[in-house]
Amino acid sequence: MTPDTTELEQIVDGLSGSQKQISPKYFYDERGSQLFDEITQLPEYYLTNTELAIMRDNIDAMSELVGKQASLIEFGSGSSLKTRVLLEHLSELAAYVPVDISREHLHASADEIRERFPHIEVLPVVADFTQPFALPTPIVMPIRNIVYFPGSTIGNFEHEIAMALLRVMHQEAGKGGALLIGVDLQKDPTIIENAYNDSAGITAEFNLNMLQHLNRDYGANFDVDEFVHRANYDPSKGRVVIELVSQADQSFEIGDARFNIADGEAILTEYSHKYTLDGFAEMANEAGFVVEKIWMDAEKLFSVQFLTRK
Ligand code: AVJ
Repeated sequence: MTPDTTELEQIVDGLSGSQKQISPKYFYDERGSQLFDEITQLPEYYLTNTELAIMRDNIDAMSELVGKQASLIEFGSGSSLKTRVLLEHLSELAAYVPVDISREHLHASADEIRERFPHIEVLPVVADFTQPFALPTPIVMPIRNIVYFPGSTIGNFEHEIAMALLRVMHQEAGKGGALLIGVDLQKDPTIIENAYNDSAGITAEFNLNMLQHLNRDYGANFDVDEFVHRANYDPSKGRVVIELVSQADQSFEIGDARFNIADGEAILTEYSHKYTLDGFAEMANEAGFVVEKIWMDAEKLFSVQFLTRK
């Protein structure tokens, strides 16, 4: 892969401020995607299994709320089991529209979906979903659009960007449309911290792999052994802060840019926001949605919410 110049500029830019940071999108090279799959199977990582169980337990009610002949627009490529549960149960779907920035990833998963659901029209859209994008026209006229955003991926974004994203989803849902979204909840901090500090060390490997990815594909020269994984939950901000902490005074280069990093200094690689039901409802309302239904597991670890347009 040849480095994209604007991506390189963004990476350099993120490392040039007083708080060094690299976007979590750089976790997901081939190895990173594989490590994330392993994370979802970890006993400590409650998010994926809990969300999947919520989907399975409430799929009839969800299907009822969605109604017939909807167009399902997934923000993300849609390779998850949760998507399959939905596609299996929604009735007379007009189309399935996965939206993702990675053309390769998108088309590979669209092909898998087509093979498994030959009766559903699959219309993948290559787009950066943080910006409005044009929807394709299905053969069957949709009665309404349902935007699907699983995985609590919304939690990766800081408030202003999360709001912008909700507004894009509101726009893409269109008149009469709705949003089905997975939202992770605030809870006992120990449960949250353990989910990001698993005993098998997979999350650490996932975090450190970002440096290997930049070394391989973006001309960086990080000494990966001189960094360690750190993930702390800040209950006052309701978010996990995931970082790579330098173990020495050292320097590294990316393309033509050179950086110094001090012993103990951290590169921020990800936020994972956790919400209260009220806090999320407030954001939803501000973006033009009303929370119509919330499904949770018995322990209230995670929520799947159905929002309609005001
Ligand atoms: C994919 C953004 C939902 O925040 O839990 C998992 C990513 N990072 N372990 C999350 C992640 C470290 C994950 N999301």
